[in-house]
Amino acid sequence: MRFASLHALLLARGAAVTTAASSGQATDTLTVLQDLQNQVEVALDIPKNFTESQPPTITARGSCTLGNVGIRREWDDLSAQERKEYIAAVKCLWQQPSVDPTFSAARNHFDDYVAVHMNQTNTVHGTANFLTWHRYLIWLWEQRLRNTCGYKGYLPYWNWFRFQEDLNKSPVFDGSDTSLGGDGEYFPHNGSVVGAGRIWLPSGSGGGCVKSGPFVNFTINIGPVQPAMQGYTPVFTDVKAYNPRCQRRDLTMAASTSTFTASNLLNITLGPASQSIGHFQDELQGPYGTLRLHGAGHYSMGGDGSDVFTSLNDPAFYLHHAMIDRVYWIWQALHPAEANKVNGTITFRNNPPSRNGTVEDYLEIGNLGPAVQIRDVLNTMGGSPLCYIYL
Ligand SMILES: *[C@@H]1O[C@H](CO)[C@@H](O)[C@H](O)[C@H]1NC(C)=O
Ligand SMILES: *[C@@H]1O[C@H](CO)[C@@H](O)[C@H](O)[C@H]1NC(C)=O
Ligand SMILES: *[C@@H]1O[C@H](CO)[C@@H](O)[C@H](O)[C@H]1NC(C)=O
Ligand SMILES: *[C@@H]1O[C@H](CO)[C@@H](O)[C@H](O)[C@H]1NC(C)=O
Ligand SMILES: *[C@@H]1O[C@H](CO)[C@@H](O)[C@H](O)[C@H]1NC(C)=O
Ligand SMILES: *[C@@H]1O[C@H](CO)[C@@H](O)[C@H](O)[C@H]1NC(C)=O
Ligand SMILES: *[C@@H]1O[C@H](CO)[C@@H](O)[C@H](O)[C@H]1NC(C)=O
Ligand SMILES: [Cu+2]
Repeated sequence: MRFASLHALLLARGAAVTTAASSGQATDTLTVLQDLQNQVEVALDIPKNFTESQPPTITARGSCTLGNVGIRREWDDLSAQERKEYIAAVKCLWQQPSVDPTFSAARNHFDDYVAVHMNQTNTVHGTANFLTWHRYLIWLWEQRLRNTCGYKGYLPYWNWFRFQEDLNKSPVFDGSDTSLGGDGEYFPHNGSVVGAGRIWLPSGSGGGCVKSGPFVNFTINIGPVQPAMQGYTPVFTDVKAYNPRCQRRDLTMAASTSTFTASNLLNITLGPASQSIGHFQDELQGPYGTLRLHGAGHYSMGGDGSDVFTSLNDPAFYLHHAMIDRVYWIWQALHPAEANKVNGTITFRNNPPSRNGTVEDYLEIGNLGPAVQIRDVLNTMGGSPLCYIYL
């Protein structure tokens, strides 16, 4: 009952927002997102006054409760000190040894994530396991930051809808020492080609080495394999091909403003594309030849972040995929009858043709962690292993 009436209410509200003029789009989209968050908190019985420092009386949900749940917060809402703690923990990964000698281009633990993702690209995108595999990968990253690098917080997310009109002003990308670095040096190039070659995005003002922020002079070692940014030559296709270089970025507002719309957000959360896991995941990733929310995050970063194989070379990858995971979490909470299903096969857009995926399938993640079954990561409060929410 509750879900049905909320649904109708929000569809009505969403329709109004969708027909609003495009000026003020960002503000309207933030309102839509906040509405969605409010509905999720009702659906999950998260009290309105819930904060990390004063958890409410424990609501039993097995071993994961509101008393011990991890809270993933928006980067912009973290204090400067909290952002610096996250950044310090990420830097620490460069000091940790690689855990997989077979991926010989990986020289440290930061690289390991890039290598495992690159190795499995064709079996974790456009597949039944896309959402859960990436959910598990970023959870392992978060755990590593906490358990090895002394980080006390949880993985923050990049709210795509804030500062989308000028990413240089986003606390994620403003180039300050509390950001994940700013734009790249100017590198003349002819934009990026995305959407299976059908969409051209004009260049931003960067494209070269990231020139400001905490990761200047940090070396990345793997790829590029298939960057969408033109003029960035992809030569390495092997996880053993060592290619030390700077990380590149081209903040691309043509990607963010065209795609981070209320219409796209509403379609997958409450609209036609929210009706099943198949519709949801396909529209989130973008039907063949289109640009949607998942791709827009990558192409907004440009440079290394625009490479489907090795986009993890941009440290903002993890904040982008936390936002993807948050939208998945929102959709799951609002569609409980569909929330535990998977859809699709085990190869990229079923090419080559393969069997359907199932919730019994294992998420293989190399040496980053144990393989777990999809059904074990469908619930972010399942407790084994996941225990987190988004606020
Ligand atoms: C939160 O609100 C509930 C009532 O809704 C109240 O019982 C509880 O004490 C409040 N908790 C805090 C930390 O304010
Ligand atoms: C830029 O790239 C687009 C897409 O590949 C192409 O259509 C266009 O002709 C290119 N422009 C120049 C000046 O090379
Ligand atoms: C980066 O390295 C260059 C060349 O070694 C050096 O001139 C520059 O000061 C370094 N920048 C930072 C922020 O460490
Ligand atoms: C919403 O998603 C459906 C697929 O489920 C798609 O056919 C439709 O074009 C989308 N609507 C908009 C406005 O993008
Ligand atoms: C996946 O979802 C699509 C609709 O998006 C549906 O046509 C198809 O039958 C589903 N496949 C499986 C295996 O559930
Ligand atoms: C996958 O699921 C679809 C939709 O339910 C079905 O039509 C198709 O036969 C299945 N494929 C295989 C290989 O079982
Ligand atoms: C690399 O990918 C192959 C093919 O998917 C897989 O068999 C292998 O286990 C992967 N290696 C690691 C270390 O993840
Ligand atoms: Cu990926």
